[in-house]
Amino acid sequence: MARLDDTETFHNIKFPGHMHTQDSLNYAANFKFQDTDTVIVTYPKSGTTWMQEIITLVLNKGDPALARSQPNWSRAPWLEQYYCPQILQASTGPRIITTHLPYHVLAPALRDSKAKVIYVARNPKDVAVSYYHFHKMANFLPDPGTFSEFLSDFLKGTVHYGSWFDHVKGWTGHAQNFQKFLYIAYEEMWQDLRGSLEKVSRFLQCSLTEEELKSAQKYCSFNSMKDNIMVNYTLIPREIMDHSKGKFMRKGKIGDWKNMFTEEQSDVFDAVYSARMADSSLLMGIL
Ligand code: PPS
Repeated sequence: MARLDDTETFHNIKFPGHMHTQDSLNYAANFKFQDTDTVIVTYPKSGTTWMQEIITLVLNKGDPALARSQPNWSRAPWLEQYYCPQILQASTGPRIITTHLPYHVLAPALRDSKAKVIYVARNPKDVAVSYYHFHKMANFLPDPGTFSEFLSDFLKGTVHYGSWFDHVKGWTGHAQNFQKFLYIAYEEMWQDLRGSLEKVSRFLQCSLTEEELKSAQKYCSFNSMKDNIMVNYTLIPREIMDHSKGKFMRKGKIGDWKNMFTEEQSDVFDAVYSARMADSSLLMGIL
C-alpha cells in the first residue's frame, strides 16, 4: 500500500491515505472491543511509541525479548490503519490496541466497554515541533511549509489527525464515561519514568518486582529505544520514511519548543491555548 500522496477524510478529519482507507476507518469506528483490551490513545507525537514500549515491558515483567523482536505496530497495532484486522486475527491473549482517533469518532464503539483506556498527552508546543519535523521525514504526510505556516495549521486544527485541542478535550473531558481510564502526561513519564511504570503496572494489574521494574526502566529509556529497530522506524523503507531528513526518535526532550518558537509565536499559541482550554481543568498546567 503506497498511496503516499493520498488523503482520506473521515468525520471532517484528514488521515494519510498511505495507512488509512474509508474501510479501515469505518472498521475502527465500529470496532467490537473486548473487556480484556488495553487501548493507548494519543494525538500524534505525544508519546505513543513510548507507551507501547512501556506496556510491552510491563506485561513482560521487564523482559525486553518481545520489545526487541516484534515491531511496535504489530505488538500494538493502530486500530484505524488498514493492516489492523489481520494482526488482531492472528493475536492470542489480551490485545494492546493503539489509536489516534478523536473521542467523538470512537465513543460509540467504546460505549459500555470495560476495556482499559490509557490517554497520553504532551505539551502541545512540543507536539507541534515534533510533528513539524516528522512531516519532513514522513513521505505520507504533506509538505509542512515553514514552521510558521505549519503552526498556523496546527492551531486551526487543519493538520492530519485534526485538532490537538479537540482531541485532548474530547478524551479527558469524558474520562468519567470509562470504567478504567488512566491519564498520563509525557512530561510525567519524562520526569519520573519509574513512577510512571509503577502507575501503568498498577493500572494493568500486573505487579513487577524491583528487578523487573529496573529492567523495564532501562529498556524504555530514550537511549535504549532510539537504538531498538523495532521502535525507531528504521525498518520502514526510505521512500516512506526518509531517515536522512530526520529521526523518528528525534530528541525526546521536554521544552524543546523553546528552540523553535519565536516570542510572538509563543504568545499567539498561549492566547489560543487559554481560549480553547478554558473549560478544561486537567491540562491547564502543561505549558
Ligand atoms: S507517533 O508518530 O504519533 O507514533 O509519535 P509518538 O510516538 O507519539 O511521538 C514521538 C515522540 O516521542 C518521543 N519519544 C520519547 N521521548 C522520551 N523518551 C522515550 N523513551 C521516547 N520514545 C519516543 C520521540 O523522540 C518523539 O519526540 P521528539 O520531540 O520528536 O523527539
